[in-house]
Amino acid sequence: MPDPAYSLGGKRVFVAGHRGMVGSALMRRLEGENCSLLAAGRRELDLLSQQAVAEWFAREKPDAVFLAAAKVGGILANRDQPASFLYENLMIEANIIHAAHEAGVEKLVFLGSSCIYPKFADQPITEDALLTGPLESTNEWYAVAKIAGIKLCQAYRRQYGDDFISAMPTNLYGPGDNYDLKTSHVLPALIRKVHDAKMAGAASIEIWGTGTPMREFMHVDDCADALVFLMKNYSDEGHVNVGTGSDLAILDLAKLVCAVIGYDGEIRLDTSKPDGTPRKLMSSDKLRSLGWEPSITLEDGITRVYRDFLREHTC
Ligand code: GFB
Repeated sequence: MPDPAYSLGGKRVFVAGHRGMVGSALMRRLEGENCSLLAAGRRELDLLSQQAVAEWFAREKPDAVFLAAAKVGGILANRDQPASFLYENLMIEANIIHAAHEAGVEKLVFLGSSCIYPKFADQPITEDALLTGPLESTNEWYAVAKIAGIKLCQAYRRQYGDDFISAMPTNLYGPGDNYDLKTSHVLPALIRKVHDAKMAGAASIEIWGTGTPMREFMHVDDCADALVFLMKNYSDEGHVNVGTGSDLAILDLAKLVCAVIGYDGEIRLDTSKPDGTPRKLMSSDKLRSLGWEPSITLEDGITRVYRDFLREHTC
């Protein structure tokens, strides 16, 4: 088995998806490491093209790769664009993982998602719950692609001895998030809705579903720190959950966002919209036992992210 201790010192490190929320958090986090950062914008490198990815890897010769590029979105985007979520994520993963193998990349961290687990998995969800039951229907396309990514890393590790590992972050939020109400995840959507209602002096906001689903949230800077930690300290076939270990109901999240933003209107429920998985709290015991802990509380994180939102969206 490869040595789990991997040093980034002096290495060429490629962050695939560096303009996305996770990728840009990784770029910020890696500035503190003594490594050269490689990134390629969409115009420079089409990750859906096997040939372009293979040529880029052969030319740039990265030593380490964070595979943070993906097509992502909230519950409705996942439900309504099944082909895009399945096809684009499969292509991105297959192209990068194979090219990394061919180019002799020393270490690769693949990012999945907590939606890989069965809809009714026991809570908190441990890593071994993977493939033990049916998936949540709204995001099975994305989940199947992400499960394939885990399996690609395992397969290249088994067949070729490549040091490719997988991390499964929980629901993330942070600077650079998507605030488009049709395609976003719940936390940026709530920030957008509550902020707009406050500015307009509106009497209420509307949230989707019953407000009862439970979700776990992590600030993307904590996630980036955990991913760098795993790259340096973990080398095994099994994937690793990356979460905070606590969750809350969507209605309570909405109340928290109202409190942080300073809005006291009514919260109404649009039950014509889907709830999705009833609960997906991941067990983070494995990551904690390796020696990593999150440092940003949800309330602090929302306060920080609202400041970022005001800077990014209201200037
Ligand atoms: O974050 P979200 O879109 O995705 O929704 P999932 C979480 C919960 O919040 C659902 C509710 O129960 C939504 O119905 N919700 C309430 C809202 N108001 C809103 C709103 O205004 N916008 C949104 N988007 N939700 C995604 C998966 O699942 O999680 C992805 O579809 C991925 O594949 C991602 O895994 C992390 O947590 O349900």
